[in-house]
This record gives sequence, structure tokens and C-alpha cells, in this order.
Amino acid sequence: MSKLKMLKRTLISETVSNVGQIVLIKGFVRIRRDHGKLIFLDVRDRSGFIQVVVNPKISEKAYASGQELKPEFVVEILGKVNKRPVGTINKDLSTGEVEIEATEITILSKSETLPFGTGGNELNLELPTLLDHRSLTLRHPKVAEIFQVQAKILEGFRKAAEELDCTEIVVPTIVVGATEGGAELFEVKYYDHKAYLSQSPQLYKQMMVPVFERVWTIAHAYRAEPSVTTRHLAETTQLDFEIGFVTFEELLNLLEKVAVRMLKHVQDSCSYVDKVEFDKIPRLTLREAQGIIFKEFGRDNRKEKDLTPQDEIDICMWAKKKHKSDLVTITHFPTLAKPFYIMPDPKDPEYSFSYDLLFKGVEILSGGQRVSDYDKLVKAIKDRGMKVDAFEMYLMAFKYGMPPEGGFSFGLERITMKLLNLSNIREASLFPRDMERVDERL
Ligand code: AMO
Repeated sequence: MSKLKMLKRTLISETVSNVGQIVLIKGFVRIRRDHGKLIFLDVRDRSGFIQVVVNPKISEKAYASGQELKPEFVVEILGKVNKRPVGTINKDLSTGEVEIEATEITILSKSETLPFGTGGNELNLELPTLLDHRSLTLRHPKVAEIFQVQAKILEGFRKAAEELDCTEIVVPTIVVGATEGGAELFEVKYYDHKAYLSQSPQLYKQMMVPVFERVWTIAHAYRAEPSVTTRHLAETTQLDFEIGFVTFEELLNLLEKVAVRMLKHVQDSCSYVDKVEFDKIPRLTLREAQGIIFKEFGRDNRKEKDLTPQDEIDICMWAKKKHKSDLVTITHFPTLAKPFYIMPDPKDPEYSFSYDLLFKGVEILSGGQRVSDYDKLVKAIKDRGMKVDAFEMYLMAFKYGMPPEGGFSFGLERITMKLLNLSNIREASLFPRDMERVDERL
């Protein structure tokens, strides 16, 4: 039996502590370079990369297999871990001080020639190429890194939820009506009826407050966005909280606490993410923010019901300069510009107990204190021209005892995009859906 079959697998990241030893690694050929009679391979596994040298003077058989290799071949390689000669050490690689001298190579799976150039370790692919060959481009270390960061965002969110004593819930995505706005609904044929894909877990998380008091969910949300932008997807992932027995002020504290907890977790886990500043997050009402934009940037949007994309960029620049913060919270959007479930400010009902959190120029969260009084909720639904009948089960929860409550929702892809300074949200979604694409171009 070959030695290869008898050894236990060593992860690539562990090779550095095995200098002089024979190891068995398993992984994917990332790059192959030929230098005279030597073949150099960059091999990756889930823990990292390592350089493998295939030298016919060491093993003719390994060299014969080595000659067949192309990027993405799946291999098992047996070889000796050597210190690299001084001058060839790669400081950018955690295994850059060592290399493996191959003595046996087994090909587990072959790969056709990739339909695009893999280049070096930098990613030089245009967005259409990145998306047209998604199952392959996701393997590129720079692309995979994006989703490692995303996994850490999710982990940080879950940790925050656990620390706040919240219960996880799973909610449906087939619904009968709109919650966030009528026009952006995807219709589905539901047996002999018309139904829709859910725009948000909103109503369900609220109905669960009297059950658990504090809930969280990671939910798919569907928005038939009528235009193509760099920050909208048709299917997005929302990270939601809903909490009972809270005031507006407490909600603001909570959302900032969760945001910071989550971002800190990513920073502590991923060295390659830029440092985020958030010691003291400034809070502004919408009108205050628009006042600053008028004064500092000369644009008069003081009567608008929301910040424009440029306003979001500018107010974040202001927060960074004036408060050294990459985050800024905006409150008190006009009541009628918000969904029916957002509570008007009792002191000034034209404006609401709503908030957005902006991060590096983009809204990454929104939410608010809710209308928890049954009669007021019915009126808010009617005021927006919606049918009360469509909310029967939801309204029932308010008729039978609902504490003061509120919540918020983060957009996962937007946080990912901004943390990594990506220019398009599509890069921050594994398999993005938009007006023009559902995996394949439409
Ligand atoms: P909202 O509609 O603002 O609020 O959504 C919450 C967050 O989700 C993200 N988001 C999107 N990301 C990418 N593409 C989209 N089309 C898209 N739409 C939304 C944003 C946004 O801040 N139910 C309320 C939340 C609440 O009140 O708790 C809601 O859905 O980051």
C-alpha cells in the first residue's frame, strides 16, 4: 500500500510546524508555474495555501502526475516540508517560510481549463465574469474572503442576540400582502390563489413578541426593485431583532450595541478588514442631518422625506470628520413616509420614532418603535389605503395584549459590501438576484 494511504491528512496551515516531516495534504491546485524542469504549485485547502515543488530528481512518478495538473485539479500530495531558501520566503503567506517537496501525487478529480484567467492572487475579473461563472469565481481566494467575512458578521450577530437573551425564530416567506411598500412585491401563484414573496419578516417577528419578548431571525427578503443600483438586490438577507418592553431611547442604544458587537467580532476575527471607528456614534434627526448637509455641503434637501444617496455619503463624511465615527444614526423620519407599523412621536406626530443606521455612506439598518395600540394600528393601516382584512392574524396579536415594543433589521449584503469597500452589492451576495439575473442572465 502506498504511504499516501496510510498517513493522516495535515492541514496546510499546520505544515509550518512540521518542518522536516513527511506530510499528506489534500486540496486544490490554484496556480501552476513551470520553471525549467521544476513545477511549482500553489495548493489550497480550507486552512490556507502552500507552495509545492515537483522535482523529477526527487520523484519521477510525482513529476509525471504533476505534468497533468491544471488549476482546480483536486489532489492528494505526499511530501516533505522544507524551509524555503532565504530570498524565496513569501511574507504575504502564512506558510511563506516553507514549501512541500512532492514525493507522491494522486489526482482525485480533474478540471477543465477555466473559462477565465485566474491571474495571480489579486482578483482582476470584471463583475459580469464574476457572476457568469459564479460557482467557479467563488473559489478565488479574494472572493472566498468576502464570504468568510460575511460568515463572521452572522456569527457576531448571533453572539449579540444570545447576549441579549433573544430567542431565534424562523418565519415564512410566502405571504398575502405588502409590509414595506406596495409596488415592490413579487407575485407567486399559490395553488388557485395569488400570494407574494415576503418583503421582510416584520409582521411575524412582532407577533412573536408576546410569546418570547425578545426574538431574532435571519430571513430572506424579496424586493422587486424597479431599478438597477449598486446597493439593491431583489433577494436580500435581513438580520432582524424585535424586543418587548422597550422605549425609543432603549431601542437606539440596543441597535448601536448590536452593530458595534457585530463589527468588533468581524475585526477581531479577520485581520484583513479595515479598522472601523465607532467609539461614539452620533445621533441626528433627519431634519438635523439635512440642516448639516445644507450648511456644510450646500444642498438644500431640508423638505425631503428621506436622505438621498448623496446625502448618506455626505453625512457619513461629516460624522467621520467631526466625530471620528464610521457609523451615524438618523432618527425621526416623517410618519407618512414610513410603514404603518412605525409609531409617530407623541410630541410631534408628523415625525416618527424611526431610525436608520448609516455605515460608510450607506444605510445598513432601519427600524423603529412600533404602534402597539390596536386601534391606532388599524387607523395607520387604513390611512395608507391598505385593507385591514389582510392583517387579521397580525392585528389579533395586538387586540390581546402587546407590550410596548420595537426592533430593527440589518441588511447583510450591505454590511459586507461596506466592510470590504466593495463597489457593488452583487459582489457581497453568493448568488445575487437582480432585475437582470437569476444565476444566469435573464
Ligand atoms: P428596510 O426595508 O429598511 O426595513 O430593510 C432593512 C435593511 O435591509 C437592507 N435592504 C436591502 N439590501 C439590499 N437590497 C435591497 N433591496 C434591500 N432592501 C432592504 C438595508 C435596510 O436597511 N421591516 C423593516 C425593518 C424594521 O422595521 O425592523 C425593513 O424591512 O440594509
